[in-house]
Amino acid sequence: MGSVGTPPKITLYTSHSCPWAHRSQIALRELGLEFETVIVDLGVPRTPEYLAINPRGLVPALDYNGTVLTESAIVSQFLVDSHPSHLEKTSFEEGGPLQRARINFFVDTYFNKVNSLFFGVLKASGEAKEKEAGTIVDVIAKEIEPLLQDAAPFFGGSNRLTLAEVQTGSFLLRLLSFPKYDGLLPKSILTGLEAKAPAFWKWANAVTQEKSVTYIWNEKNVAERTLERVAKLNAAK
Ligand SMILES: N[C@@H](CCC(=O)N[C@@H](CS)C(=O)NCC(=O)O)C(=O)O
Repeated sequence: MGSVGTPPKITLYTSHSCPWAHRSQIALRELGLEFETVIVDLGVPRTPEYLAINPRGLVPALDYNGTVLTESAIVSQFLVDSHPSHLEKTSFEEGGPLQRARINFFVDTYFNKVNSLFFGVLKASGEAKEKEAGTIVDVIAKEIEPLLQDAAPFFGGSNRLTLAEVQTGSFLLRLLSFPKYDGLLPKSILTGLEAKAPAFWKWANAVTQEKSVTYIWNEKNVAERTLERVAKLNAAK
């Protein structure tokens, strides 16, 4: 399903290593929207041309029929609201307000309670890393696990991705794949999640296998860049 009429002209300014920009990639693909991609090199200062598009200098930025939107959560919500689909009900549909509230609560919980701890684990080393990884597992078990009891396999019993997965999928890719790389996340995070948060484990594994989540994902490249970033931050301490 999508909105009727002329398809929108969309350009996405993105970087394939950015989890926030990745949200827009998932939304666009799930909605079946055609779009042009402009890769912004985050390794160099933003050009004046890009700063005219997004004065904050961040990716993503979405040009939708000549209007620019920024901030990934807002971009996804705008796309979902403009193109009613399986991703989320409209506020006017039966059950829509409640589904939207539940998705908002889930995403808010994931980012405020879980994702806010992520960088701390990446930066830690030795025993502290294990300990902080254990805290992430415990927080997921306490805060996220109860919200996924009816996942089938996706949020709220949906058999297709919803906006909940659009907003979290790129972060789940990192959570589940970084333990493969020495120095990023300890392997205990995976065994801990499987044992203590089985609904989350099943859900996250299903999400990270979806084509719309993985089509721009270059695990090795992102892991290597993240290792470099962490090493730089720790050297600057
Ligand atoms: N709150 C922003 C965060 C976007 C963001 O942090 N993007 C990073 C890349 S992941 C960026 O553009 N950084 C600019 C830079 O590294 O100079 C959003 O959700 O869109």
